[in-house]
Amino acid sequence: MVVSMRDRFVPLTFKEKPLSQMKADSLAYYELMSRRRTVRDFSDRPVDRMVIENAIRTAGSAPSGANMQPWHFVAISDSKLKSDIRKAAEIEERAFYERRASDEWLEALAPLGTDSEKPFLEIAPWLIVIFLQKFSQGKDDTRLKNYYTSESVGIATGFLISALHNAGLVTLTHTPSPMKFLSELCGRPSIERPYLLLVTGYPADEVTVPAIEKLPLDVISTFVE
Ligand code: IYR
Repeated sequence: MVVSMRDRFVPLTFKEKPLSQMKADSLAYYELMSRRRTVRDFSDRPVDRMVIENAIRTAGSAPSGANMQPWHFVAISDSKLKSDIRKAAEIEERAFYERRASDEWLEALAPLGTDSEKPFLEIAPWLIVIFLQKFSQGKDDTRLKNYYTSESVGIATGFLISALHNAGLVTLTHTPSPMKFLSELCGRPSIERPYLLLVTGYPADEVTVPAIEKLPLDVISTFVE
């Protein structure tokens, strides 16, 4: 029988806010996050490693199934590895744009102006590759199953994107498909799979972004009161 360990609980650090403060803070956070835009043209300006470390710490604070924390973040500023990643990604992307993608998919992508050229993989100062661990290493070489891994890593990735935005950087969520080459290039074990590549840095000068809009509250939500 497995016994619950409620005796190992500690007090929650929680400071209640007055309602007026909650309203102001929730609006300010919305305004901050709604200014986030996915950017595809990066400057080569370097970004201090500590900013990336703090953002990854934030991602690592995300909730996860049974607190298994089924993630690993590989932060790359090394030019040779970035250039190897670009070469491998462009091979997959050319196959995608020339053969694999359906016309319907290409039509959906048209407003974003994407193509198989991925210069940002070399230009941006940091590539953060997020890996998802289906298993974690138990004692004596045993494997422990992780739970709700895609939900957990998705949440952690959301934390990471918001932390980098809050720090004053821009990101691009890039998913070359298939991404297996990232496991080999990053030297990660087979119990992990690449989940997403987050291109991170400063925007290029005079950068433009697609004129797209987010759906309004009454479309994306239903309140039952
Ligand atoms: N991986 C490709 C295609 C692509 C797919 C989706 I869905 C996007 O929102 C954007 C791009 C690429 O990176 O170009």
